[in-house]
Amino acid sequence: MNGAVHHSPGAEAAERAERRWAWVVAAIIFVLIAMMVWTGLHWAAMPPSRVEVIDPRTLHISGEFVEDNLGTRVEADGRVVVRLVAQQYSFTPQCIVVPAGTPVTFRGTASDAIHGFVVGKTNANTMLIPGFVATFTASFPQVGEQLMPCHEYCGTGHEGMWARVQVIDKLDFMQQAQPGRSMSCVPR
Ligand SMILES: [Cu+2]
Repeated sequence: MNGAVHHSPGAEAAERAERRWAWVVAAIIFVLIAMMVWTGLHWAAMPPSRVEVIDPRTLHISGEFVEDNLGTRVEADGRVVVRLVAQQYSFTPQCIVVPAGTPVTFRGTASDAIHGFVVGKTNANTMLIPGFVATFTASFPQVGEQLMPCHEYCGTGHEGMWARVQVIDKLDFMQQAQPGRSMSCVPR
């Protein structure tokens, strides 16, 4: 401390405290930056989990997403699976039927541009990207019809692109379901 300048003891204590807190803040910022760099590098070095790729040019010709497979079916292991394809400017199928109160696995992809969908106000929500299969599992407790709009801007017809999801009683669904056959509904 320069002898020519007289600080009161209180001012010196305040300055020490400010310096201490400045170091604390600097340490917090350093830790946050270090975490960002570490997670960025770590994730860049790891393959993302559960990535399934598919050739959008041959979707309609062979494989899981041919027309006969689209819709809802009960798999041999009892899982309920919905398969759908998005294209400008519709979903196939246009009306999806699912049983209430049952885990339903969605498997979807897009054939031309990036699309997406959300089912009503539920958290069933995904993007559909050409070349990739999007999958998630959701349950719909309420019987009823939900709108399923495309929620990724996909071109001039985007706002007219939506499907319907009919959530029906589980027993009714199981009675209609036939092994190895996909079903869909007729929009009302
Ligand atoms: Cu779309």
